[in-house]
Amino acid sequence: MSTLLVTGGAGFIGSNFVHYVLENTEHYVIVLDKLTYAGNLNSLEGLPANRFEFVHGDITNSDLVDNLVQRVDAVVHYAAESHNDNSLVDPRPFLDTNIVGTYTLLEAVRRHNKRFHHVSTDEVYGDLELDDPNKFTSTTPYNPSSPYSSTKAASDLLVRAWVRSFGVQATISNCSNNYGPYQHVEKFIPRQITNVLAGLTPKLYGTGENVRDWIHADDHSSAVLTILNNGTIGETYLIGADGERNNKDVIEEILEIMGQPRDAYEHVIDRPGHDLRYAIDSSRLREELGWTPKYVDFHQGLQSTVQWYMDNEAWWGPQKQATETRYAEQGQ
Ligand code: NAD
Ligand code: TDX
Repeated sequence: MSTLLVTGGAGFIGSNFVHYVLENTEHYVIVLDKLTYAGNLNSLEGLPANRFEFVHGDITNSDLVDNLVQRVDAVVHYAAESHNDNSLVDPRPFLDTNIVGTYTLLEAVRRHNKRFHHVSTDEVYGDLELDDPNKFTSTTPYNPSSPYSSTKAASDLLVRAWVRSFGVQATISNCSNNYGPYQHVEKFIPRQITNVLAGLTPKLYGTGENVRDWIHADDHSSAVLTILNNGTIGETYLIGADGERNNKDVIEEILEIMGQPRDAYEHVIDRPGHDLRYAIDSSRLREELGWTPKYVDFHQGLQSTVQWYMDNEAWWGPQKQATETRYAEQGQ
């Protein structure tokens, strides 16, 4: 049994990871989270009190981070400003949390010689043409498009530099688009599901030809745990479940699952700089570390996600109006 510090554990993927770890391992978990608009303590309800504690705070607070890092065996770093659209309106919090926050954690694990796993995104690699036969691998050159993805790329490079220059015991993972329970309603899939539930029209950016490579959050969690246990220090692992789909197909699939006409959505103004396609080659993680995803049927995963939002309006309801007001200001 060991103790993990999970940053951003009240967010979408972090909270799924905390649930996964407490259900599938003996670890003790400390969550450090600032509870920004994206953090939600209700996502951590029902966890065993004897194996879990929550600390409200900022990863850029070096004294707080130092104290917590001393208490744990490893840090799993999820905390971030995570939404591309927000980064186009106000990039500053992205620089503070994603870059300075990661730097603050790296300095603490360096001082105390603790294992560090950095959770990152496939967006650092930029985008692919629709007909490109290649997928992203760990040697694809970095080419981020948005303020969000450029700050994640910067944080990855900091981790690599701290490994090489200071011998920090770190691994990095770059994962594709996640879906599942506890995802904020600003993101594509929950936004469309909750639009239907709230009587609003689902919104597709531009033509909807953009392709995302979907993975269920539980599969992301099992991959991170696998890398934490068996990954090689200094290495980067790409996480993906071969779930490529264009946005138009996904919105139509959601409408069909929810008993609506497949064309009951509207096209809205496109995202500036909108990445066309992401696709992950996860063969290294599968072949070297023996990881395999469990959710191979996207339709089934989407059905259970729709059901989760239908059953949990008390969780998402309070976020919905403010999110749609923000989008309306951007014409989206
Ligand atoms: P999210 O926005 O749902 O959650 C982020 C969490 O971090 C929130 O709980 C928030 O309160 C917390 N946080 C933000 N700033 C903080 C700070 N300064 N100090 C402490 N806590 C802070 O994000 P998510 O979608 O769960 O993403 C989690 C991580 O996974 C991010 O690093 C993101 O880049 C990465 N990632 C996300 C996806 C995806 O599809 N969502 C895919 C690949 C990688
Ligand atoms: O209302 C919408 N309509 C729409 O067509 C929204 C919110 C999005 N979209 C499109 C934009 C993207 O092509 O759907 C796709 C997915 O959008 P997001 O959910 O905003 O995700 P994306 O920008 O792809 O980034 C996500 O995956 C990588 C996460 O938000 C990032 O944190 C992660 O790094």
